[in-house]
Amino acid sequence: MPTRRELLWGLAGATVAVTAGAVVRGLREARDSVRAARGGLAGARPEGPQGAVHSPYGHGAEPPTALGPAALDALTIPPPMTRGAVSRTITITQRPVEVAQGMVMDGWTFDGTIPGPILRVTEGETLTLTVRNLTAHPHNLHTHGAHAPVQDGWEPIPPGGERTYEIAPRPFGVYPYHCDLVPGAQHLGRGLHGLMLVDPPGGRAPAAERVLVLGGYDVDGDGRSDLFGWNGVAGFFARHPLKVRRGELVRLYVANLVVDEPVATFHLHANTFDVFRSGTRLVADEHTDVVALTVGERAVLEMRFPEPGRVMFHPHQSRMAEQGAMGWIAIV
Ligand SMILES: [Cu+2]
Repeated sequence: MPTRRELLWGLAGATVAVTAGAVVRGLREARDSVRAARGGLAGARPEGPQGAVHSPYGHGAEPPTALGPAALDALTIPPPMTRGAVSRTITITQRPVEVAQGMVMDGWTFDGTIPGPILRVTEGETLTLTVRNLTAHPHNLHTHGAHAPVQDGWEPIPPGGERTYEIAPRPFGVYPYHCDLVPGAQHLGRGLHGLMLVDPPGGRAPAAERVLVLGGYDVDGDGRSDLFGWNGVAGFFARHPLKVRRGELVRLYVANLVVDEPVATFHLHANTFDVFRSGTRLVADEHTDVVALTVGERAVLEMRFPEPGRVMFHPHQSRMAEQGAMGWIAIV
């Protein structure tokens, strides 16, 4: 009988261009195999694909080789702050998403990506979201923050349906948006989540801004995350570091959207940072090198790197770091 690790990594040979049906069959087979092995996946992978011992720096998952260094830029580098009303259409689709090399999740997505697009609007301005559900299941798009109750987005949008929400999100800060239907482990966990930045009317100081949304990916369909990653891909920032310049102000918008763990932390090596919890005030709440975020919680982190080099970032939860959520920041 194969080991649990062999069962999990048995998916590693799958190609990206598999059909949705093949993905679902593969996931069912993987799930059944795992059940047959009478064990969960937690802690089952001290080694990487094909039995190769992973690096001493915690690279437990490799990103898809087809993804180059800029592949996640749209999900990592926020659009610039804008004045005025913002209007956009978001489409919900079901599609296979390769969350690590050869590891394909049967995803539900906002606009085809996990997480969904970065939304950005200034406090006091109107954000109009038209949401189209092109899947065979009901979904919705619920935004956090203060807004009119009738625009909260909790009602199901039926398959083929469309809803338009008009909100003026307040106060300024960082807010998740996500599908709010049950079970949340599926609707949110399979990819229907993203981040909304609401800028203060006076803006924030100029900085190199990056968004980091922590997700958990249930590849075998057993309801528990097998891999973890920032901005949708396990191991991506271990292979392709975030790049910033020495001395410049760096602002990270960090959110935890792992639904099946009570808490995740963001820990930075070789530096400390100001923490603005939820980004709703302009005075730092604390100065530290590790910040705890429960499910749905987020923070703005600000720092400068005085020396060139590479520094690590990861959740201090070993399982998450070792299964895909370890990354680097390269200071040039
Ligand atoms: Cu949903």
